[in-house]
Amino acid sequence: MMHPAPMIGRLWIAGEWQDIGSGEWLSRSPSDPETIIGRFPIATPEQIDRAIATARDAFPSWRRQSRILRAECFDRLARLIERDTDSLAQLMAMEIGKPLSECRAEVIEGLHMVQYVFGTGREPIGQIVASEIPEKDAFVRRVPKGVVAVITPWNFPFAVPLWMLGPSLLEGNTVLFKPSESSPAVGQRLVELFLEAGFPGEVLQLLHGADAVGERLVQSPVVQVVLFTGSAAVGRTIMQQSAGMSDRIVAAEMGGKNAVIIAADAQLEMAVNAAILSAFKTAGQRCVSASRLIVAESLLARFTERFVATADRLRIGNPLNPQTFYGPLIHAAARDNVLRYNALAESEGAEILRRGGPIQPSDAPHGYFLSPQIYRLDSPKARCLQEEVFGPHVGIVSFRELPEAIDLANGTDYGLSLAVITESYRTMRLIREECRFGMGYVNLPCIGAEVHLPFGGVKRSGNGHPSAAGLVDTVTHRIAWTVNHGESIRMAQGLTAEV
Ligand code: UN1
Repeated sequence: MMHPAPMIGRLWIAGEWQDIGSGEWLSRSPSDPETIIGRFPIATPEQIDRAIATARDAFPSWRRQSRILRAECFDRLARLIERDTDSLAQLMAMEIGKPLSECRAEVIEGLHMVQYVFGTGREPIGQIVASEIPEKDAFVRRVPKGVVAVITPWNFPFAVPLWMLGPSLLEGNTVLFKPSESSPAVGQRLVELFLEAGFPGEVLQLLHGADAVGERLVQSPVVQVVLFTGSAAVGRTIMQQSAGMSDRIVAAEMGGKNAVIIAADAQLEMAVNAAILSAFKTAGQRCVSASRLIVAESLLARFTERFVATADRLRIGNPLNPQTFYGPLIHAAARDNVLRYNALAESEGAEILRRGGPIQPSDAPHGYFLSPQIYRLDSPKARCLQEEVFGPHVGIVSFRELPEAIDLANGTDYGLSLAVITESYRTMRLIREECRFGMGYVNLPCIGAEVHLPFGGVKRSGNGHPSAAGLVDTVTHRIAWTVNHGESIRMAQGLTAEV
């Protein structure tokens, strides 16, 4: 299906749409760069400052609104997402090149987050706790932080923003949302749905643009919380820029060098399928994608043969074609970056088992497509086995005893997602206890998290659980509230109250 007329990109600031910024850029389809998805204005510094001031000023009334009424906006949003699932998936497939079925799954993931948020609307927002003094009542109550900046990546342009916008707005914060410059159309559609669902126009601002827009948001002391998903380099910059702001919280999720461990007792077919899904789904462009397979030596030959043969058969092509397993890389720079890592692996001594490179599928000859690169390399410190690649590029490393596999899995600066394929309870338990990761999977690929589970990593992969369940503690703080019902003052710790 052809894409309809290009979208008119607009900023949503201070309760109105603005279609002029400091310039504009075109969002193009990565499967056919001639196809223009839309034209988007770049927010000017003045527009950004106005958005920040609006978010600050809108906070008190949004915070005072009944939490249940805020939650009900999410109920309406859920129905709008259900109504528009197909068109959202279509737009996403066109704009970022993910196969349509994956885009549908992502819209559903976003819907699940919205349903989850609606469902938590009537849950308790605090606790009654005991006091040392019988006449004292003590309470803990969660209150919103204030203004939250949400800076999100292109690869999950619908679900990941919803992971962050959902709890932030439910709890009573106001939000400045900057979608990736590679997925502005999906970001804008999402904001349109929020407005249609009845969220007050000032509680959410949409700012298009690249790093400079994000930087201005991060530099503002009005912004109390920065929720970021993206590269380790940008995440670190945000943390550095936030260092002097004592009540600023940064929750960042910053990719991984994820691994699938294939134990000696693994079922071969399950191991091959899990490895293919982990490494090549979304063309390896998930932060949870695997780029390392840690394989028991006794299975190595049989596994490798079947893995390479299966990778050979993967259908790469037009994301709108239902047969497509994976689509293009997001842009030429991303494709070239993967090609550099492919070459690097070879120069670092890898044995190339399947050479990846640019291809021109017949159903989309002009996109940024790459075939899978698979190699074997037993130098775990090689850069290609240490750095995030974000593409269809995977290295196989072998091990003899399980402790070696654990050392290999732990032997990078990242710690996001990990899978183990095994039939053994002991193996599974040892991996869980000894490996450092945020999300672990047994007899599954290391992708495909569900929204009600915490999502996030350790080490260079980030701090806390910036996404999905777990975010509540980031976008609220807990106040302690203590009330004395006695006739006179009595203090804790036996402190004298004589004056
Ligand atoms: C990402 O990898 O960038 O767990 C997000 C998954 C998805 C989210 C991925 N639910 O694969």
